[in-house]
Amino acid sequence: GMGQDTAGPVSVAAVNEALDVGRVTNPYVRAYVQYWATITEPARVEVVSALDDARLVAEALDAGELQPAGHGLYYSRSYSKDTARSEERTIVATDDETDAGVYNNWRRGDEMVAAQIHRMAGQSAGRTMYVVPYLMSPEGSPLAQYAAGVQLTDNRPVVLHMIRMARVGIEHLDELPDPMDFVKAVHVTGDLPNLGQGTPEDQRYFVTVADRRTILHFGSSYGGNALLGKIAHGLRQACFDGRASAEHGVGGGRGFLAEQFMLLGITDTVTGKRWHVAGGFPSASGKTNLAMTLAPDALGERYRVDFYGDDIAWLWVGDDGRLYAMNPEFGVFGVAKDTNAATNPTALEAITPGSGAIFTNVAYNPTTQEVWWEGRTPEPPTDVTGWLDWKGEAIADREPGDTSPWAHPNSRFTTTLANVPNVAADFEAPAGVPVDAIIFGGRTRDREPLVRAVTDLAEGVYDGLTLGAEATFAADGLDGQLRYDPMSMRPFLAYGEGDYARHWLEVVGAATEQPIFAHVNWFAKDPEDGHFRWPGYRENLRALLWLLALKDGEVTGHRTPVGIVPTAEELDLTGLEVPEADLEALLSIDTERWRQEMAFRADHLAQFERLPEEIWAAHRRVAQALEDAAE
Ligand code: GTP
Ligand code: SPV
Ligand code: MN
Repeated sequence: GMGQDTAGPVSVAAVNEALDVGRVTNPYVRAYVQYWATITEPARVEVVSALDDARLVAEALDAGELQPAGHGLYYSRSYSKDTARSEERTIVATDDETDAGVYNNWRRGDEMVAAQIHRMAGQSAGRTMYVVPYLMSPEGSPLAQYAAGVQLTDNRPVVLHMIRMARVGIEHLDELPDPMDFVKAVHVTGDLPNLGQGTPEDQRYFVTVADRRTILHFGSSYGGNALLGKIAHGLRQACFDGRASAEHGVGGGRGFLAEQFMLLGITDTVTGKRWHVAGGFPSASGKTNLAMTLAPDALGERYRVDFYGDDIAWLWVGDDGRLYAMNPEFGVFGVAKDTNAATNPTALEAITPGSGAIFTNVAYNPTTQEVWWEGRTPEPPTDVTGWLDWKGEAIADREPGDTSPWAHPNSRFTTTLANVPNVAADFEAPAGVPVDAIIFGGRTRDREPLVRAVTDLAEGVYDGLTLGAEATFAADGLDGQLRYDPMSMRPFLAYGEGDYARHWLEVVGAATEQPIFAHVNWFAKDPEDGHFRWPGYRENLRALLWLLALKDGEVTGHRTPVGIVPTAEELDLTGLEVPEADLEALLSIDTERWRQEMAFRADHLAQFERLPEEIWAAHRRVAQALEDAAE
């Protein structure tokens, strides 16, 4: 499989011919493809566009890289040690040592480029190098200058994912302001069974050489490790560019922010009011679910939620002085686990027959062409005949008592935005949408109430920087550990946290109308029996409606040392039963628990160089308010 054969390395003339056929005229793109072809030595080169999807799907089915999962639906399985992002193998490199932060694994550019050339040399032998020109923004966006890239990959399923996740085709690069303004994104899969994943001899490295706008990823074909437009460009490179772009007058001279944020619109069909909410939750913590949420039945007549994005937003101050946001992606790479008709009917509709969706690492039945994952239905299929788990092993052959999951906990579905039934009518509008609220959240079993609003910019940024949550399966080997994840950007930061905080204060501070901030938590648990205190999912809209009412001065909430919390009367609970004890816990603050937390926060923040004094002042204000409350 995998298109390997014995053909020797492609010639310069053959690469030129492929570039001609692919109508690549930009001399810098041509030189870049030639250069990397001489290093990785593929047998052939092919330029792709979204129009090639059907042919590439057919080839992938023929080659066994994809399997049919019903009409216009596909199944793929990744190598069993290649199922999530690998954070410790991920590096941001530059020439400037002051870019080193606590979390970005900074290294010198020269060192990492040399190391990656060494690793990638000859590694595409016998394979096709696909040239994938892409745009990480709607066409015509004010940030389009930072959105163009050309991914080289020797992996056809990666191309098929890229076509769903980004706008792919050379036409998207036709109007580069400067022909050199594209991100060079090189992906080489490597010999996956022989890379020593997770051992001291691990050969994988995922490097963004941010000040050269060059991404060099070696040793994976999965998700954020391999779809370079998405995470490496859309988050890490854009994080770096967002700060650097200030010098070029972007965002009124403040630059832009690139964040792991969902983005949604809420319309009150009675008053006609419309708001937009952006928010960061760590990986596998509910961004996709929230952006796809339907209003709960009791409120569904009145409120509509529009989907803009579920994983990345770029934010900037527009010419009118307002804060805007847009989703640079073209698709959704969503967590499969627990996606079902009750939790996320929208997602199910986005992956129905004919959608072109690709399922990765879920359970698969080649006979019936069905897929299944934990939480898809309350129980797995009772007739296990034909069913294979995510590793391809027959369920029927399992030892009695084997309770390991059928699907990998980080298994995913890939589908385009246009397939999402609640996608906003203007989701491709280049102007983006004005941002009314910025929320942070994560999995926190105690301490965090359902929602607490923060009306001060520095306190909002402080809240984002001190986002602490339980780690998930989206990164290798971390599930359940408590860790700080600033703004949900810990795995994606491109430079130091102190400078990043400063950049946030400058960008958002320049907006004429300040967004309201809030911290939300859908994951509070009763310590006695472990049940979730809040039903979550569609009901989460109730917390957002309260927040927007607070911003608009319609409710006042209850002031606590850590923000404004709804009163039980203000939270619209029409048609919902929440036990009294749960509701009380959800809407109150445990002062003692918070006082403990403040000491951890002080240590966390103290790691960051050049943390703005405004952030420390915010920390001290919250700490003092907690001390006053304890007296
Ligand atoms: P990435 O794509 O990894 O960045 O994740 P994400 O933040 O988009 O996560 P997603 O929305 O896909 O949610 C991941 C998991 O959280 C799924 O298993 C969901 O079922 C679960 N989840 C989402 N929202 C809620 C909620 O409100 N309550 C509870 N209990 N679980 C939720
Ligand atoms: C995440 O891990 O936060 C994701 C999936 O959104 S991946 O593309 O693998 O990064
Ligand atoms: Mn994510």
